[in-house]
Amino acid sequence: MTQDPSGTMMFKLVLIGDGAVGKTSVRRKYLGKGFISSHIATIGVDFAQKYMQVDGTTVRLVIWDLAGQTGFERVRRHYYQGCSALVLVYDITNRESFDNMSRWLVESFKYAGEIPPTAILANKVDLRTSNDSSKFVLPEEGQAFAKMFTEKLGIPSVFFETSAKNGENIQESFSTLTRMMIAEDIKRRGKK
Ligand code: G3D
Ligand code: MG
Repeated sequence: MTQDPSGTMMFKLVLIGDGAVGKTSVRRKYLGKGFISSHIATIGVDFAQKYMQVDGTTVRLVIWDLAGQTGFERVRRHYYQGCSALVLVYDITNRESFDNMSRWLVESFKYAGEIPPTAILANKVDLRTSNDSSKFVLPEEGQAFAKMFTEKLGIPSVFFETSAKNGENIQESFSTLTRMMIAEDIKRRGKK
């Protein structure tokens, strides 16, 4: 956490997960129409911000999103550096994207040096109504992953099934994650 010139708490969030799981769509749905987005072409990153009120406190969230799946080492380092939260997204219709979650966490640890509070989003839940749903990743599986993550590694995490298409649980995910970041910040400052 840093503070902007007006003293508002500012948090950096990074979106991670396989390609096409809906990271950019989740961010767009959360921010709504007319949000301000900037692009840093040299490192292939988009970022956008939103002011958010939680429990009477205003915070500024800066949400980073990798444009394309760029692999450059120096890009990765810059992307993760100083982040206060991870938004790890998988697609319930794509089991491989669920299986790859731990790889993303390993990468985050490698570059950020630690894993911050994490929201695990099981996206595209609107597609579960189709007849073909037996292959889809079940909510219990995502929940179990989040529970293991928190219990084994001691990292605060939250799990939601979301839809960037109809907006299901998008606001809730970011509100919960923001509360977790604030709590983590208070805890860390208490330790200093
Ligand atoms: P990424 O940023 O993780 O690579 P995108 O993923 O946000 O670009 O989304 C990839 C595709 O999935 C897009 O479709 C997008 O519309 C779709 N998508 C994202 N979220 C959802 C969701 O919750 N439900 C459904 N049904 N589709 C979703 P296209 O066709 O544009 O490639
Ligand atoms: Mg994207």
